Amino acid sequence: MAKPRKVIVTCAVTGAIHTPTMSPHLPVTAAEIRDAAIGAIEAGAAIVHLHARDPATGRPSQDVALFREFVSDIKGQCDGVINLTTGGSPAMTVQERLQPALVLAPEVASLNMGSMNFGLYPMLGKYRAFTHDWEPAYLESTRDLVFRNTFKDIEFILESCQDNGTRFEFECYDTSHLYNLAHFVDRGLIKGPLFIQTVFGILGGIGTHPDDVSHMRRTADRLFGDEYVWSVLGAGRFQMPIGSMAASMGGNVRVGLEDSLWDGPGTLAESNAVQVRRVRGILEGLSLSIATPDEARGLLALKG
Ligand code: KMH
Ligand code: ZN
Repeated sequence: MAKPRKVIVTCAVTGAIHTPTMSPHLPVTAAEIRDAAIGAIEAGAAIVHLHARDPATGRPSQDVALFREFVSDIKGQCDGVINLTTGGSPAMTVQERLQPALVLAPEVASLNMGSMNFGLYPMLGKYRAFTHDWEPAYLESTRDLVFRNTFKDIEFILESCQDNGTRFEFECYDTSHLYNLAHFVDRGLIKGPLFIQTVFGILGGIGTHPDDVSHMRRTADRLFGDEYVWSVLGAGRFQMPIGSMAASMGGNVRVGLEDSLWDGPGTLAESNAVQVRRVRGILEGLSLSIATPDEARGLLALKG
């Protein structure tokens, strides 16, 4: 009998999109991020994707000292795979965004595979009960926001990290980003197995229709064959629908308060662990089991 497939659950703990005014459960301080990450791993996440925030303002920060505080605690207290952002926030320079991954050399870092407009309107969704009263000025600021990830930027991150053994979560928000990734593979700057995080529901990227999910999957299959591990994240209220769809198509799933503040219509998720347990229930309902951190390390060829 074939070995059952193990699904890698990633939990993105706090991110840069949401603000602490939107949910009292969004982790802000190093201790909150640490506890949320450990809680997510205990609930079944194999990987935690981490950003930091300035504890005084709650704003995203790429200050290495802030990352160092929670990274060493998480490593000391559990065996989850640590994945540090190089995306930071779209308002930061790529040099600034790179610093935590460059200095702390995690097993995984994110790498965003193309420049794009970065709007948040789809996260408002169609159904009021599943939305949030985003501050108008904040929403307005995203109308003029470009998330810059030029070929030079991507190359800069790859080259800077090449001696530290970090492998990447390739964030692909649209079909063109898969082609950009294929270009770097062709040039020999990236080697498989690729961990591809296809992102659905950011305005400026691909949408959240099942056809969008199938299209990204089919394109990645054609470009990368067996050389990739596919994961999905759905923004806002699309988190669980996209995750369920992809899981039943052979994918892995990312959840966490970075991507959605919700645990159902009108109900804020009280923790990251709540969302991990929610997706775990869905996966187990599909007769799938979750990968342990070590199983994820094996599947993604991480340095451990
Ligand atoms: N916030 C997500 C849509 C990164 O950190 O590099 C994408 C993300 C980017 O996680
Ligand atoms: Zn992130």
